[in-house]
Amino acid sequence: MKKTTWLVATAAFFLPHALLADSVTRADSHAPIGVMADHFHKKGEWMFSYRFMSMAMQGNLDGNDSIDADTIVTTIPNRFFGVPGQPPTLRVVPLDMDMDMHMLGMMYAPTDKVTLMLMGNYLRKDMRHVTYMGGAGTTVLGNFTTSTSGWGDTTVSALLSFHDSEAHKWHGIVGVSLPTGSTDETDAILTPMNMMPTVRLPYTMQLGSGSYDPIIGLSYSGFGSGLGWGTQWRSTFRLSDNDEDYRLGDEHRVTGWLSYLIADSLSASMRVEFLKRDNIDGIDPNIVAPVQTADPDRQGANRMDAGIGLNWAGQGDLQGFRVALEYSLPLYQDLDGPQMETDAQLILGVQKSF
Ligand SMILES: [Cu+2]
Repeated sequence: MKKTTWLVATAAFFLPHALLADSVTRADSHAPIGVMADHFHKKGEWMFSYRFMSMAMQGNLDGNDSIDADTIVTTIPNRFFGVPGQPPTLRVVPLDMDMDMHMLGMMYAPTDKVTLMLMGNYLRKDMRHVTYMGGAGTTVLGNFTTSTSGWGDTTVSALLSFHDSEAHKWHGIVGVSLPTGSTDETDAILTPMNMMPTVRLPYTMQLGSGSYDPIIGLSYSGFGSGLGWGTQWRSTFRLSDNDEDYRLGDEHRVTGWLSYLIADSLSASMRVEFLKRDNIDGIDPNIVAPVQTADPDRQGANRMDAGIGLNWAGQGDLQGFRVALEYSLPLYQDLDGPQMETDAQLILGVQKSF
């Protein structure tokens, strides 16, 4: 063989091993930042994380078709019709919504097989609406915005490692979501009768589920030379009614990702995620309004998102320090509508382990 061929063959053999050496932290050893509970830690290790997530919703879908506000208020029945003062069709339509979330996380591994995880979040939601005048027609009365902010639900979980080799890592996720988020937030609304009462806000604007919800999942990560991949399933089950006499729908997420290691410290990723969310079971007797968000049967969703991301992992003196971001857009949405349509999502995260 020629000398250059030998050089290339030797480099091809040793390069992957250099990338996996102990002194190096592969940026892609964590999944894209939008995936929670994606990795476990070595015995005695701690990790603290902060994520900022911003999500925008705009416009409405019924199934997977766009539906405008005029059509909603003339054709979609109001489930509260018959209650005094309630019109036959919906008369208030949400136009857009912004949600910002600050997520604080802590991980600790008492053994190589078990990593414990605690995650809390502080939320802010703003929803802008249009109100139509009276009981029929398409005369607009005005706009109003409702806002809520506060702590959301807190999750406590254990990640149980089944398999841990250089190339393949498998773990199970078992946890519970604790009802630390409020379910009785109020704000002023503009009614079709041109009044501005302060009422309990619809489900979408509340901050928590109000119930203890088990979380179960399974996570896999694979590593080759210069490439990483993985998949995760995670479900949240709502098994009991909250104090307001309802339970949110179960949520199931399945995601898969592929990452390319640009350098040890930097990786780029592509990811898809499927979300299935069921409708609400039961009804809060204090939520009565001619608006889709007040209807427990207009909350279910099937959605597929695609995202691109970057992971950066510190080396040397900065070992254990990470920064990552991910931006995603929905590719497909099928909603029990009319329901607001997800527009885009951005997550920025900082992590430090020691
Ligand atoms: Cu961690």
